[in-house]
Amino acid sequence: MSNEAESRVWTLAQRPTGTPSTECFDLETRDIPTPNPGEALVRARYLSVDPYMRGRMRAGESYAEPWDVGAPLRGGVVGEVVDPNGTGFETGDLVVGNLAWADYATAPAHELTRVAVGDVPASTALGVLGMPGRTAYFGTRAVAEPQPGDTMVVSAAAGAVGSVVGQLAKMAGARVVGTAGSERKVEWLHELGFDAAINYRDVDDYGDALADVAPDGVDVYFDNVGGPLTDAVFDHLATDARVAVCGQIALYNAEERPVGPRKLGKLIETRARVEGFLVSDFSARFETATADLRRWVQAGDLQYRETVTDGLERAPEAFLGLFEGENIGKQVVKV
Ligand code: NAP
Ligand code: FER
Repeated sequence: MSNEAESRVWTLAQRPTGTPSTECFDLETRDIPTPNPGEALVRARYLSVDPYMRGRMRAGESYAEPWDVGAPLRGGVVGEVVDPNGTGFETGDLVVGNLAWADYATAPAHELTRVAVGDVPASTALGVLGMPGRTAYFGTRAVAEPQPGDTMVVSAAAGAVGSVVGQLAKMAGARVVGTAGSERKVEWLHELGFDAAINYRDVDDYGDALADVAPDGVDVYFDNVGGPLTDAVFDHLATDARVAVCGQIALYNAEERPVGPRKLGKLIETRARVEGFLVSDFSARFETATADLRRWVQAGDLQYRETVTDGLERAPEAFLGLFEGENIGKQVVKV
């Protein structure tokens, strides 16, 4: 930063049509904000870019409230309290909250959570110990519920959510198959203990590839992706299969909802159940989830990776990379 009294802040320049580009984002320089009573001032260290933010770029109702054109972009940020402003935080406390994509931002103290300083890097509060980790935790244990002996498929398996889902499903005794978009990701999935991994970009036919690794069908499908990959998994659902719909990133940039042929007929034949969920549905149990995830990470039972993009100025690039599969594990931006 050139001037200590100023703060760079990313705003939404325009709403995208289809796949967003860097033109949709503006980096402005503003004065460092002054916290109102009840608010603390935080200097950002890491910010999170997440697929759901594509929903926030679009006007209209969704679970993700739209960002306003011209207004700062917001999301998960880990930072350091620089002005507690009487809120009870100490200067230097590490906190996580939903803050502007900026060098400095204010937030109501009750929306900030202390990040434990210890043997796990603070950035994990945005990944394995943050929203994506909790999504994996509840999506696996409360929605998908893999059982010993089940064959479970996880899409976007080398991502922030998927990599944790696969490991939790292994802990539950399932046979786990991951799909991901590169050889490097497939190798990592093997290191994580996945029983099989498919590079979906490198197969002629998704269905044939699934039939090879799940000859008796798919008992549980954890869907992060949607689209043609999901159609192929539906073709291979086993009797009484369960599908947890977590995300549909393959469709987030589509201007129109795709219409058929989808594979719902398969649900009749298999009596499968499909259930969507939002991580926020489980907010009453977040503390338990985070404590379990932290314990497993500390014990070495749960591995994670982060793709760190350096510099606040590269935040849009890091965000857009999610849609190209450029991240392995959780994508964060180091401010
Ligand atoms: P992530 O998996 O770390 O990153 C996104 C990944 O999606 C990319 O790395 C890419 O990996 C894959 N991808 C992108 N475009 C694709 C396409 N067209 N077809 C197939 N794969 C594609 O992201 P995340 O934060 O863990 O989120 C994963 C999913 O969970 C997203 O759909 C997200 O919206 C959802 N989610 C849901 C909740 C909830 O509460 N329901 C909460 C958090 C996240 P490849 O190299 O494998 O293509
Ligand atoms: C939340 C619920 C859902 C949230 C994020 C999501 C940041 C993500 C959903 C998705 O990626 O589809 O409360 O908080």
